Amino acid sequence: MATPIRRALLSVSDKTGLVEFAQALADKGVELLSTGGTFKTLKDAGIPVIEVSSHTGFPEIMDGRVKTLHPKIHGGLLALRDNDEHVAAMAEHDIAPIDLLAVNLYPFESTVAAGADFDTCIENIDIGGPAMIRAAAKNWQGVCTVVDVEDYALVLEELNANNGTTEAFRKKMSATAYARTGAYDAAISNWYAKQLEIDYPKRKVFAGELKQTMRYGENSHQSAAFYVTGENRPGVATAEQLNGKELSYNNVNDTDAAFELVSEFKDDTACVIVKHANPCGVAVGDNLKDAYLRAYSCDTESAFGGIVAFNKTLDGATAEELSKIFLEVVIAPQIDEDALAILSGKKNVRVLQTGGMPNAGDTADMVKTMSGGLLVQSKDNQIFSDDFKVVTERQPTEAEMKDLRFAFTVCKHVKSNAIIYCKNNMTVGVGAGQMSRVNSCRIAAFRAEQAAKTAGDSESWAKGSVVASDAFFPFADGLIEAAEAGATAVIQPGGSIRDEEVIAAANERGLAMVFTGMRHFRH
Ligand code: 93A
Repeated sequence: MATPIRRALLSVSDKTGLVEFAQALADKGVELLSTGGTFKTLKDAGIPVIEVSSHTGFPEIMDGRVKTLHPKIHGGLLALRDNDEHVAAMAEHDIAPIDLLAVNLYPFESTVAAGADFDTCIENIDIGGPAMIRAAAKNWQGVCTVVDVEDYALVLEELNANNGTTEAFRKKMSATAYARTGAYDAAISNWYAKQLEIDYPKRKVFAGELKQTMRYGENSHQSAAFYVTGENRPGVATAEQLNGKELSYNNVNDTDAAFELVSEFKDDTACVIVKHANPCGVAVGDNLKDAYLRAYSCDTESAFGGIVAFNKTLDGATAEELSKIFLEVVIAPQIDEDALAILSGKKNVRVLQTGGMPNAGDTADMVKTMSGGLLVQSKDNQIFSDDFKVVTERQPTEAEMKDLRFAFTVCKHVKSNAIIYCKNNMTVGVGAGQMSRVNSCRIAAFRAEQAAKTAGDSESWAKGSVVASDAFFPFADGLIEAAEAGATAVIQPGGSIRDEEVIAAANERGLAMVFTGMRHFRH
């Protein structure tokens, strides 16, 4: 049986859809109560409404910090309608039941995202709103709680269909309400921890705001959704989509990997092509088209259906090249008009514009679920510096050193065991996600041969390349594979008990090798 709504309290920061919703409620004979700003909007629209302060007989005080924190409000929300004692208390204290609460909170998340100062963020922490939401949602037996502008239509549908709200509906709205207060407090807690640089395990609240429900997850039998944490960091979470179908789970995952990697090359014009969360081509170029064509040439096979990320404005000439193959996603800080016109001709390619590049050195949380737990760590935000050691008799040449830097930067973004061959600021062979390092070396060498074949070159692209390894070579075998494939210089963290063996193998073959002392596992 549906419970009718006699009285509703509306207190909203985001006034979108408010007047229409309130009018529809008023038309159904619902008495409306509202806080200052909401009251004014409704009154100006000619909708009959009572100000909360006249309902409680207590003014809004302290710049609005205390508006609804009053027993007449909380009693009206919390009283069990079928409990004699509660009913008697309502009568004794002149408390009127409130059957519907519509609140949206002070915009804390967007205030933080806009880069507001500490005091402004603090002022945007809503206290009365969450208190009312939690009270109303607890009392699902009598109260319907609405926390999202998008849900006004649902409520009106429910009222039209049932002349009131059903128990099932109120319970569902309560669950949504607690998701909102939970996410809101998590956002506050995470922001606060960041201000004070509090590290794990004290900062351990992970939640976000729902951005998108996906049709399915990694596979069609899995459900999925995308939550945004409101951090002010350009990327797939904040991008504007200018073209194409809705993003899928795998699109988001791969696009993030691609954009994070391309953000490493902030002094250059770069392109990254990703498949299955690993780069299959990365290059720096004279211009964007050049960077793309070089990245593409590394592995034209894998690039099919790939994600392409750029760190500079996407132009028409580059878009023309992109449109020649099937791609899932293209992401760039800006997309110019010519590029958009070209890509718009391809209905399915998702085009994302982020408005800027993230800083690769920023800190962030990495979260993985375990059975029964969350495994968290800070992001691998280390940027390769000049803090390395040449361990071989031969020093790397200037050209080799340039490629070694490039290769080590790429290998940070490749699943372990990662081996990357690079030449002239582009990858020529990527070995990713192998259980043995030597196999990664072989796969990367194979890829370099394939790249040469595709280009019509007789000599493997590994010849004269440099090689990066995300972790030390536990044996000399991987390095020997790389030398035999034609690599002339190596970059790796070092630190194996067999380092001497590996160094000796490099010296015997005339290779130059540098140790970074920094490992880049990625799983
Ligand atoms: O400052 S508060 O934490 N103190 C309160 O007592 C209170 N009651 C409602 N903020 C409070 N609210 C919030 O005011 C609501 O959650 C809503 O976001 C906003 C609506 O204010 P107005 O109607 O004046 O625009």
